[in-house]
Amino acid sequence: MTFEEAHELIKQTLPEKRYIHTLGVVETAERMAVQYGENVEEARLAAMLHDYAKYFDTEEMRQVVIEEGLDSSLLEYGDELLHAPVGAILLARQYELEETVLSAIRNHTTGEPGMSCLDQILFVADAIEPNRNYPGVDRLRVEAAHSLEGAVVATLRQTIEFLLKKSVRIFPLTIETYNDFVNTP
Ligand code: DGI
Ligand code: FE
Ligand code: FE
Repeated sequence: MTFEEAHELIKQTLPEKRYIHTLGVVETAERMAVQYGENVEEARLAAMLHDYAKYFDTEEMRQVVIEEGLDSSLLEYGDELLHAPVGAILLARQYELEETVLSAIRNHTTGEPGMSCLDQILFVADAIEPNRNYPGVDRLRVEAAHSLEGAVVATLRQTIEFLLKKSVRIFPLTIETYNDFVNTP
């Protein structure tokens, strides 16, 4: 799938606000890929597609988790977690995409221990793109300009604090990723 094909698909699939967020993630992931020596085309493509399934029907996404044999605990932590792994599966069914790109899409909400440089770039770019506006986002932007792994940890800390304040369950993979990256020298 080319970037322009992905662009067309996303423009047709997402509502305007989410489309604008997506363009911000593309721009940010591209800049970070240049800075951190990652494949720019793959970063742009993964960013364009990352929220493909964001507004898909929840019941249908839960069905995909079951029929594809994904970790069934995904069904017990709030529906926000579904769009990343389910989006990767639905895209892989319909289009030809590199596993590196699919991996970044699959991991973009929770991260994953040992995630690749491309995964990390999408994970952080999603949190700091220019349209994001929450307390602490500027600190994340500064960190992302200095250290990719430092920015992954800071993004996870911000996510976990947000989830604690909302009193919702934290998916174990989010915590496992945090532990993995905190231990990375
Ligand atoms: O899709 P975006 O809004 O651009 O960003 P995202 O894919 O990072 O999704 C963020 C949402 O996911 C936000 O509502 C918090 C939720 N989330 C992230 N990690 C966890 C989580 N929800 C639960 N219950 N547990 C998690 O560990
Ligand atoms: Fe997302
Ligand atoms: Fe996003």
